[in-house]
Amino acid sequence: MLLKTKKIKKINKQQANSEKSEGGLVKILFVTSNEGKFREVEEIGKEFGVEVRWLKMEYEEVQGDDLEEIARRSAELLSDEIRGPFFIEDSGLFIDALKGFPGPYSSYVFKTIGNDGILKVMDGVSNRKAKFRAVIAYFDGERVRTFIGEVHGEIATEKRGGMGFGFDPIFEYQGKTFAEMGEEKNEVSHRRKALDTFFGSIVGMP
Ligand code: ITT
Repeated sequence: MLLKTKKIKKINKQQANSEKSEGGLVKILFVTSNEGKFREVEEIGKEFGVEVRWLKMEYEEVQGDDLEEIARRSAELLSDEIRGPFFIEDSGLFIDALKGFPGPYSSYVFKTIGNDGILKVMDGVSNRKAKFRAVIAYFDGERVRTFIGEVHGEIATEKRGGMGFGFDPIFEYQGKTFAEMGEEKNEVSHRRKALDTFFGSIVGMP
């Protein structure tokens, strides 16, 4: 059931808190090993007056074929180690012509065949539709809530652009790859959509 490498650090309550500071800034802990994700989330957090703190670690990720279930159960497991509010985010690239593959297996596929492998598999395929999906699982100290965002695009025919991370060079949105878009990606991405709802809910906006 558990695949990822796990190095669980005990952290203290103060680190893990999502309390409001004196200036009214909400602070919240984000657990991820992926710096690209953290930087994007940190930027979006600023717009909501949310200070996102990074707990950089790999955590136990439950295996399964449903991203929301994986994120929820992974956060529940992690809540045994982190005594206080935190969130994780699980994302995946779903390619229409491959019946949604790599989807929940995106991390493994990226580490093994990578962007070149995906381009090879997609060589000569005319339906290039794909989507990114992000699921945030937020443990509020008592229970886990999930927030979902999606963005639809296409698999490019070659890698383009030097920004971003992961599958960004091969994911095309309205003519540009995410790796060509730079900061613009943060306006339209799956992560942005999930975070709008999540941060909106923790800072008390509709
Ligand atoms: P954590 O689980 O530690 O947060 P991870 O990199 O393993 O980090 P995921 O399992 O959520 O994260 O990501 C699955 C894969 O999809 C991984 O290879 C990511 O690099 C890639 N990915 C996620 N979001 C992406 C994005 O916005 N742009 C490009 N690739 C992305």
